[in-house]
Amino acid sequence: MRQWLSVLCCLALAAAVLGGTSQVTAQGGGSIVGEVKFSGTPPAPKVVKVNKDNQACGDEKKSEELVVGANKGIKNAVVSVVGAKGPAPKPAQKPLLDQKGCQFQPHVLLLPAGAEVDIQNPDGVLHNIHTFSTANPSINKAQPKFKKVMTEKFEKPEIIKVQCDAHSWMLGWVVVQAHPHYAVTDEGGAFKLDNVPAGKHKVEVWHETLGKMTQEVEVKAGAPAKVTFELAKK
Ligand SMILES: [Cu+2]
Repeated sequence: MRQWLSVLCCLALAAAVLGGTSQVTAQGGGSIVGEVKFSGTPPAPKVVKVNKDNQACGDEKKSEELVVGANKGIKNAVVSVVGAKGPAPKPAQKPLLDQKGCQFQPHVLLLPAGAEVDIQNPDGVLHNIHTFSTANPSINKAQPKFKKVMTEKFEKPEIIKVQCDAHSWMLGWVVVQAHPHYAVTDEGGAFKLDNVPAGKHKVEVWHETLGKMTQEVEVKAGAPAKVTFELAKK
């Protein structure tokens, strides 16, 4: 009898725990899905002539400062929930900023505050990491061809421009996250923010040449809230 009671008690406890968990998930949040689009006629993509280290870098580079897809979707825009709380999740793998072919990949790297990033030079030529920060210490370090990997850490949330002083066309961005709710748009300008708490939020988009824009979005538990941003040239 006592054994049965203890089994029943455990089952009741498990049910309470499971019930509680699903309730939290259902009530806790929804997602924000959407697109960032170019308003008007997109300019022709810029091409930059390579004037040194052609063997490693090629003869020309497509500028990534504004990449607009066939449906006017803007790649590499950063969408975030303004003032959201909680630490950004630890990445499953150590984040990597690659310079393969004398180009920063990814062009826009999201990085949780306090996370380390490996900066890789597989090119066999001299690169130079130069960051333009205000919240974090600026970095200005040569990365000779024999130094394949340098590790850096960014502690404070900030949008940081990264360039290579050895190759004038090399430009990238490190976006150090203040909280979990950040996303970078894909080739089609699409993004998704998961597990956003239910309620009204201000959602911000940032693009390196088109600037910032915000919209109010209401998130309901368990449902995707849709939002479209249209950015124009200033
Ligand atoms: Cu370089």
